[in-house]
Amino acid sequence: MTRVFSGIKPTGHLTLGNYLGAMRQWATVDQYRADALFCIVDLHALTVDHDPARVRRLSRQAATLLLASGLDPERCTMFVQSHVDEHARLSYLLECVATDGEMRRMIQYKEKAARERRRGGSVRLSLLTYPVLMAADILAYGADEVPVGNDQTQHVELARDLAVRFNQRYGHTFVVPRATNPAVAARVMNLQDPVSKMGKSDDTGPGIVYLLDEPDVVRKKVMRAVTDSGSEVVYDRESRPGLANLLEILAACTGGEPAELAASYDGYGALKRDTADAVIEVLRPLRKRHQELCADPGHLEAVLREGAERARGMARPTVDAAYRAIGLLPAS
Ligand code: AQP
Repeated sequence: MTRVFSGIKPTGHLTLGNYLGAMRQWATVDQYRADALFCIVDLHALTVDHDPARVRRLSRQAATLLLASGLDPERCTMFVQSHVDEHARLSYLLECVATDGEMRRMIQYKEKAARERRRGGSVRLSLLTYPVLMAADILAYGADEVPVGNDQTQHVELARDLAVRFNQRYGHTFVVPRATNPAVAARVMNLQDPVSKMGKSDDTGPGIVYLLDEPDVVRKKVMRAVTDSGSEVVYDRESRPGLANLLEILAACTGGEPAELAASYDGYGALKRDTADAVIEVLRPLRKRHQELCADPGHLEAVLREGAERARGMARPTVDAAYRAIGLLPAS
C-alpha cells in the first residue's frame, strides 16, 4: 500500500490555505487510499523567533483542527514530531549528505530569512537546515508520496535528492518519495497581497482567512479582498491575480472551474459575496467539530499518544538501518 506522509507547522493559526491546499485532501482522500501519517511538525516551529507557550498552544490547536477536519485516528497515524526522537536522529545523518549550497538555494529559506532580517532579528541556523529535518520526517517513514501545497514542492525534491544520494553512497536504505499537489488551490494567495501566499505567520491579518475566524470576520475579509483595476470578471493569474485568487478559492470550495465561474459573473460584488458564502459553508462543520473536541481534551491526548507510539515503531527500523549503513557502531 502506498505510504503517505505530510505535516503542518504550528507557527500560527491555521488558514484557509492550509485547509484547501493540504488538510482537506488528507481527510477526504489520502487517509482512505493510503497508509497515511500526518504530523504536527513542532520542531520546525522553532526555526524562527518563537514564544514557547504559544508553540505549545498552537500545536494542540493544530492537532484539534486536524481531527476536526476529518482525520480519523483509526485510519491514519496522527502525531507530534517532537514525540518521536527518530526525526532528529535521522536529520543529523542527512546533514552529512546535504550541502550548504543546496540549503541556501531553497526559496522558502530566502524569503523567511529576509523576513527575519526585516523584523530586525537574526536568522537561526535551524532555518537554513530545516529542509533536511523535513527530509528526515519523510524518509524515516519510507513515504512514497508527500501531499503538499506547491510552496513545499522544492523541499520534497530535496528529500528525493538526499534519499538517492544516501542510497548510492551507503547502500539502499530509503524509499525515494515524490510530492503530490491538489488540483485546485495548490496555492491560496493573501487576499490583501495576491502575489504572496496566504501564510499563517504573515503580518497581514486582513489578508488571511483563519479556520477559526467567525463567519462575519470571514465575510469582511473576503469583501475587502484586493481586486485588480477593471470591472470585467476574467480568470488570468498573471494580469489579474486578485480576481484569480477569489475564483480559485470559490472553485476549490464549490467544485467548479475558475475560468467557467468567471464567465458567470459580470461584477466583483456578486463574486465576492458568493466566495464569502462558499468559504463560510466549507468552514462551518470544521468549526463545530473543533468546539466539540475542545470540550474533551483527554481524547486528543490519547490520539497523540497512540499516534506517537505507532510512528516510533514505523520509523525506528529505517533510522537504525541508516545508522548502520553510514558507518556508526551499533550500541550493544
Ligand atoms: N496558501 C497556501 N495555499 C496552499 N497550500 C498551503 N499550505 C500552506 N499555505 C498554503 C500547505 O499547508 C501544509 C502545511 O503547511 P505548513 O504549516 O507546514 O507550512 P507552510 O507551507 O510554511 O505554511 P504557512 O502557512 O506559510 O506557514 P508559515 O507562515 O509559518 O511559513 C503544506 O502542505 C503547505 O503546502
